[in-house]
Amino acid sequence: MKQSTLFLPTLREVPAEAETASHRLMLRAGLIRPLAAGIYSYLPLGRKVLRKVEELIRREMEEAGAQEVLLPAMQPAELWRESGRYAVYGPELIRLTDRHGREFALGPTHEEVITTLVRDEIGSYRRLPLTLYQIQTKFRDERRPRFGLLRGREFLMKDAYSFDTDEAGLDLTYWRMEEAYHRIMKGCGLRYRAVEADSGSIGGEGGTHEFMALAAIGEDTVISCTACDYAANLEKAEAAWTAPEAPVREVPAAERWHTPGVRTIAELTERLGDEANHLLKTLIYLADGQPAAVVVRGIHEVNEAKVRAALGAEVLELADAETTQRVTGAPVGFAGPVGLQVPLLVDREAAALAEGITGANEADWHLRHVVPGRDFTLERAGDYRNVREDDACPRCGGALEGHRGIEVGHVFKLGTKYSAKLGAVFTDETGEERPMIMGCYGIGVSRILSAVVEQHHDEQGIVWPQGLAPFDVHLIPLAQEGASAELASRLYAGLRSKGADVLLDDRAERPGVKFKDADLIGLPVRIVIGRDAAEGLVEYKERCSKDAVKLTVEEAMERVLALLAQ
Ligand code: 9G3
Repeated sequence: MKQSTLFLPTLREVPAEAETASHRLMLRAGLIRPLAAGIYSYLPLGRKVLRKVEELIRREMEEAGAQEVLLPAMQPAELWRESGRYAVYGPELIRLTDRHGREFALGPTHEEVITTLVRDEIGSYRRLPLTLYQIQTKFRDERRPRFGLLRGREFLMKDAYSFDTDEAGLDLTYWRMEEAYHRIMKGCGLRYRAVEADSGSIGGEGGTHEFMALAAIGEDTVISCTACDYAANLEKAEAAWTAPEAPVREVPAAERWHTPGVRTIAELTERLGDEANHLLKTLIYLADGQPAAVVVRGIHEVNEAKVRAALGAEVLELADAETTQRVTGAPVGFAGPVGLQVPLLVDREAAALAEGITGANEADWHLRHVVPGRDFTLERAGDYRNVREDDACPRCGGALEGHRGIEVGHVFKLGTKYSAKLGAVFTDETGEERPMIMGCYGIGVSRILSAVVEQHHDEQGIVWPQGLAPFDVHLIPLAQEGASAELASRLYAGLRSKGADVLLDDRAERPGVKFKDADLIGLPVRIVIGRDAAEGLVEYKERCSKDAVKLTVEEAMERVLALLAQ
């Protein structure tokens, strides 16, 4: 490809709206351009990289026995009503009405579409197991799209769905998919961790794992053990904990305590001094719109994924001030578990306290000498808190540590959550009808571009892993004609005849400009043809190293082909 004709609008200056290295570089290197918040156009270089990720994924899906389909983005609202999800998703689900007034959703995911498709076409156990996948645009109206392709409102996802006759079949399919995901992560050159994850609103009956690309700007937190291979998304991670001996001493009855103007935990903690250890924090949530209260110790944070899973909700959100006022009778900061008429989830460590201090559900009042189990129910006690880095590993007791991660893959065991609801049943060997056992498997294809650039760049620009680079070689003649131009076109033809994808910088630019652009777009190999062309020598340099060597054309060709054969 000749760079003089390539649509590659590189930028010198850093775009102001870009907050992360990958977002800045993908704009400066002419890979993407914003159309609207969270909505991007892929320019030729970005499209080429995206296609390489897609092809890698297709190879591994093929290997895992999955068959490619392409499903519509426009999904009839009836499907989402049948699955019970239409009402629980809020503004994130983009809805539209067609010219006949019929309601549609723009697909954020495709469980409903694929399950009804398979329901209508497959009836016998003989046609199972079946795994179908697509690489397709998803629409989710994120409240705060950001970081370029990392959190977009229109993005490319590979989503696969498997249908088995029993749990054993699902386990095998799930394992094959996990293996495929490990190969995809490695093929993309990503440093990643596969972690136990929360099945979230998708509510699978079985396990679920996330593939986290390690990056400081990642929105997720991976908790891993320094001593064993335990690793989990913070949403799921547990802390080692054993219930303490039941307390012996009698605790006086709970009593009201005037705390005017103490609005926050921090202020209360200050007022309490060392009593803060007995502080019980109560937060009000809406689970699919229904209020619920969560109680954790003052030193802990509520883990909303664990609360959502325990309540079986699709959507969980913190109640706003006026809902909290309505539910508790008091402003935020004075909420407490005693006397609340909503489901009460009490973290097991709060439940184990001999006595605690809580809001009195009355403005400017708290309660002290509150005894969990005596003054409020513990029937829904459980693990509802975020692990802290100073907790011990639940597997081996070792020290835990946290890393930021970007979720680039997520595999779920769905069980019969969708097949039962949507009637995707099969006739088994005995002629009995049973719901198919499903799994679903996502990869953020466009998000991978951001994760790769986030992990593979330096001050000068992107450093593409060899398998994903938009071109294999950057050929840079320093003169427009004469020996160097002639040698460049010979090398260009030679490399292309051997199957290398070559970008020839034939622009009438100064060498410095050409080198800066080459470093910015980050192709794996740069071959400069300058003064030594007369002796048939070129300068060969790999983007990931700083040394350049003088080689004959043949040697340079051999180096390139060896690199491509890796
Ligand atoms: C929605 C909206 C956003 C959503 C969902 C539904 C996430 C939703 C979870 C999944 C689970 C898996 C198949 C591929 C892998 C991920 N955000 N999820 O279901 F209506 Cl607006 O998408 N789906």
